[in-house]
Amino acid sequence: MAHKTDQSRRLHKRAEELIPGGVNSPVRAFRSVGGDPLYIVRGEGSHIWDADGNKYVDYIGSWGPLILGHTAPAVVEAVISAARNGTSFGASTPAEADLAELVISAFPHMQKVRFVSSGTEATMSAIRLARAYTKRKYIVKFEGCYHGHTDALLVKAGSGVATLGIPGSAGVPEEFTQLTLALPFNDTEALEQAFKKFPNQIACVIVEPVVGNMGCVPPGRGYLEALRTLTKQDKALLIFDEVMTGFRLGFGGAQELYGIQPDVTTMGKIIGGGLPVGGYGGASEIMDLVAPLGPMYQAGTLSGNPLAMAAGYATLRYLRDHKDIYGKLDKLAAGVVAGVASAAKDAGVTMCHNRVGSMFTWFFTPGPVTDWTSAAKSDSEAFGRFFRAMLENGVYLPPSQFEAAFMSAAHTEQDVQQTIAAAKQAFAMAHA
Ligand code: KE4
Repeated sequence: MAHKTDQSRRLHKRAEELIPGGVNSPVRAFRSVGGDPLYIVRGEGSHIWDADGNKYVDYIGSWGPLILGHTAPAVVEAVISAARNGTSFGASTPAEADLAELVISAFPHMQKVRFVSSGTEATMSAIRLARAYTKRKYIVKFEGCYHGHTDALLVKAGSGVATLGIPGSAGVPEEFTQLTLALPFNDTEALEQAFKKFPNQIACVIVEPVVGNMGCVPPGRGYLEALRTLTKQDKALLIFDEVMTGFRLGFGGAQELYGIQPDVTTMGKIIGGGLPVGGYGGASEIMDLVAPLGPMYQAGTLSGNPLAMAAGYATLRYLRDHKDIYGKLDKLAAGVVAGVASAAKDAGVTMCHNRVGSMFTWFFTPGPVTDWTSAAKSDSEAFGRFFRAMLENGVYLPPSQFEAAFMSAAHTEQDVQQTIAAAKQAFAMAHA
């Protein structure tokens, strides 16, 4: 029986009159999965409720920030008490250094961090910083990795390997992408070729150390080590975009998990605890180029906003003091991923999966999924049917085959069992 979405549909109709596509971020429009985008009115722990009163186990967690779950008391209290003293001053506040100290403590290579208001701002600034530091123009990114919507990174791969990028969006002039190389992920040779073709001209290589934006795709054995070696040899900066993986895969993020130290780390999501925060950090030798100390300009009205600092600090302090969370998250996520995978197998549904800690994706393809080319072979239609059927059974997955799902510390074994049961139903419906 289809669950009621009348209120969401009504709200979406109104929003579509006022906001492009009715949404403030494209993926929320459910375009790749079909059905009515849901209007969420409340979250608590591992659950969210939509405008029609439907309750869901939430595997989006605001696309990663809510590792403690919705309305975590420590976070809510911190925001309320900060708000009582004012919401923004456009001046420095003690809270900024408090959060900076906590962030820097997680990343051995980092001596200074600059806070901004989104992951996009963080990566945009980090690219500018790398160019300022190296006085070089070219940058390297990888197909299937997403680093926010700054022009230089909205780039599709050129025709051959190590060819310059082509615009990935309307409004991005090709001149803007002529300095960006988009290479295949998990392909060391492609990067070697790029450095051979552009020796001492590449300012940085930016990578999601565990990719979330083509669905979850981990680095192959030795891949991150190779990125580190090749960038060091050519004196290009290695930027780990840990907007998604930072404080998600462990308190020290992917760089702690894989034992690789980048030159710059970009962050977002969890460091804001659900409020708008981004950040980029590195050694003082690099960071001291940032204005007002150095010539690389970057600014922001709400950078270091007191409420966002409070939410981020409460979240990171909790994670620092309860690191056992990561073991629990890993175990619970392993259970749900394996349970759904075996339900698919029993139902004769073609599926593979990738998981690193509490981020994971079920791909509707035989797999393995190791890069964009293999991810793109997934059957998005089948994923859409799965997504909608899971929604009917009270499970809210990311509305795209090419996104990672997230577990929070608030998820329970009961949520896992409900999810597996919902998947069994979904696969049975698919064969109905
Ligand atoms: P924001 O500007 O959305 O805060 O961050 C951009 C960004 C940068 N780097 C990585 C690795 C990211 O995953 C993101 C944003 N992630 C998407 C989800 N895949 C945000 C969700 C959305 O676009 O609505």
